[in-house]
Amino acid sequence: MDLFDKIINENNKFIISTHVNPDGDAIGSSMALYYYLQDLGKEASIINCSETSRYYKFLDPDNIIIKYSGDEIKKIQEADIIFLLDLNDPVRIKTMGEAVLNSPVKKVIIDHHSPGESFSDYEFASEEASSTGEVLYRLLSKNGEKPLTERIAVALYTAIMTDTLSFHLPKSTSELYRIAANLIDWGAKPTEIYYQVYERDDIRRFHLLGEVINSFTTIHNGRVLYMMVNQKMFAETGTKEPDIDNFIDYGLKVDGVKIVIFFVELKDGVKISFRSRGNIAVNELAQQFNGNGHKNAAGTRLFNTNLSEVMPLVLEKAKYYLP
Ligand SMILES: [Mn+2]
Repeated sequence: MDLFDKIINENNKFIISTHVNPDGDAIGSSMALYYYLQDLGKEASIINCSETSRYYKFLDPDNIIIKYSGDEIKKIQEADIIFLLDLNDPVRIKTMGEAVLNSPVKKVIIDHHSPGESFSDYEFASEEASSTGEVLYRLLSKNGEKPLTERIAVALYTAIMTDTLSFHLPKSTSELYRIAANLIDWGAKPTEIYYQVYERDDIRRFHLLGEVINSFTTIHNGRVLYMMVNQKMFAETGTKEPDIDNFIDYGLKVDGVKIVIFFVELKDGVKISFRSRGNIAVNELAQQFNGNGHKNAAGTRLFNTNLSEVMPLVLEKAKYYLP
């Protein structure tokens, strides 16, 4: 028996948790693992430090995901195993981090990010994988040999679809399409899942997107594009900071653009997100402003500053990262 099966067979009480502001991969993977454990007659709970966003609520029709309030510490300490999905750093579970780290419960990471500082007992992670959903697919289905139930297939398909932006990001290999095909055979419906995630958006978000797109400006010979949103735009459209999710990706759709920088005015500072194409390491650019991230996607939050102060500094530095 492999290690993963051993962990599940030899234990009975499981907690599943994932990172702050969970995305489709985080919620999809969590629900898939929850259903898998439930089908085996195990006791399982999902406890997250954030609310589930409206786009992924369809994966949790019975509202089993618990939002961490502090009262769940006992439950966390009495479990046999805590699964931490789609994360490599306890900082990413925010307020829950302390309860988890201080608990004697064995910690199991399932992830596809580059490994952080080790804080777990077991780790099932692959940097080559497109998503945590893909890593979990391999564990639960034994690389496709064992069919999964429909609700698990739906959850894993959603995880993989959202983390690959509908199967177009670089890790969308032919093997990944074969995985998707299996999940479809087992009951995932691509049209329905796409509708649930991408076609039920709030109109206010489009009004805000219009404002943000209007701010698109290119510099450094059209190779750097920056965009911005300020508190006035949020107020006028009735939106909040989480509503800008994915807006930055529109910047990379402009021909010739290599680096995109998104400035977000916060009440107490500025949030900056970076995206890049190919070999340009925007995490190094972000590091110059106290940030971090991956080569092609990074970010930072700066306090006690404002847009007019920070924008020229960042835009000037950006040119040194162009090829
Ligand atoms: Mn992910």
